[in-house]
Amino acid sequence: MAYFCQNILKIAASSIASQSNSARFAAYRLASTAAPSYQHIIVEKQGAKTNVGVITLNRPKALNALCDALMREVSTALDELELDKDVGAVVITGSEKAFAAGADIKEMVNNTFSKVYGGNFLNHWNRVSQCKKPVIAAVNGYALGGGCELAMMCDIILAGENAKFGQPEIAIGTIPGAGGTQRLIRSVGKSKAMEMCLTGSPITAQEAEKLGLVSRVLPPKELVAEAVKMGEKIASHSKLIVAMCKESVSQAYETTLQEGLLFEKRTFHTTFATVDRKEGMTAFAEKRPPNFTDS
Ligand code: CO8
Repeated sequence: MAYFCQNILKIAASSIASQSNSARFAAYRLASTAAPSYQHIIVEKQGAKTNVGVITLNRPKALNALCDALMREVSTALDELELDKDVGAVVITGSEKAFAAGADIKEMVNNTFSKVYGGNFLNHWNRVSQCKKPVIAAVNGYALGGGCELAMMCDIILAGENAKFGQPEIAIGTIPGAGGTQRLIRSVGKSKAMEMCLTGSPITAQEAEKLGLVSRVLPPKELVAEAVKMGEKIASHSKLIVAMCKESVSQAYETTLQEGLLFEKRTFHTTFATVDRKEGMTAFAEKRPPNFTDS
């Protein structure tokens, strides 16, 4: 409640100016000190009725790598947007270059099996998939590793023509840990999911559309405005029925997923018991090819 109700809203002119459809949208950013302050994301309400929450991942220097703090901010923002009675849908987006280039490798590089297993490392990421309100991913540029997984946690993915989706974890000695091995196969089928997870090679937005991973491909500059437009359409319906409809579609999609996710999480944690995981991430941080020893 405190989030939007007690606060003065102000027009975020810079954000509006960057949208091709700017005249149609009003964008508001929180201006009060009582609002949560964010370091790695920008949270706005957009749309003619300001009823679409927009979370913009904003760590440009690291291509929006999903550090722990960023994902905690996303969780907080979703908590608040979920409580906001005006908001009928949420858009998660990044920059034109990167939706997100994965979990933050530099943050993970010195983790150990006992630490990640004992602390249930990054378990809070699943907040996105548990949001009661519809969440639309608007993906421009790289959606790799955890970035691709974050997009897949959303209900609908819209892609810019320049988007690239991939699960490159294998190249740094680990495996997807936030749903990549489980959700991808449900969208693109076993053969393509295996190819993506085992080679680490990304697919283009156009391939992703053909495979059913994304519902539409759009010019990069129109992407966010189109996602907000879709959010407005959803928000125009009964919020209660929308929640029920979302829950019902998710049921069909998620049956048996939970067991798969637990299995995946434990296996992901286990890669931190290997030498090759340490070597792969160290090599990335040191900008050199990895020297894997199969140990
Ligand atoms: N983590 C940390 N930093 C990153 C990451 C990342 N994932 N991606 C890019 N960066 C940083 C780079 O290190 C670089 O920083 P600096 O300027 O300080 O050297 C900066 O962002 C720009 O990157 P590049 O110079 O590499 O930019 P390029 O345009 O040359 O290349 C790429 C772009 C191809 C995206 C390249 O950056 C890349 O390959 N990134 C890594 C992609 C990757 O491997 N992602 C998977 C990470 S592992 C993961 O996501 C596991 C998820 C598990 C979730 C578990 C939940 C329980």
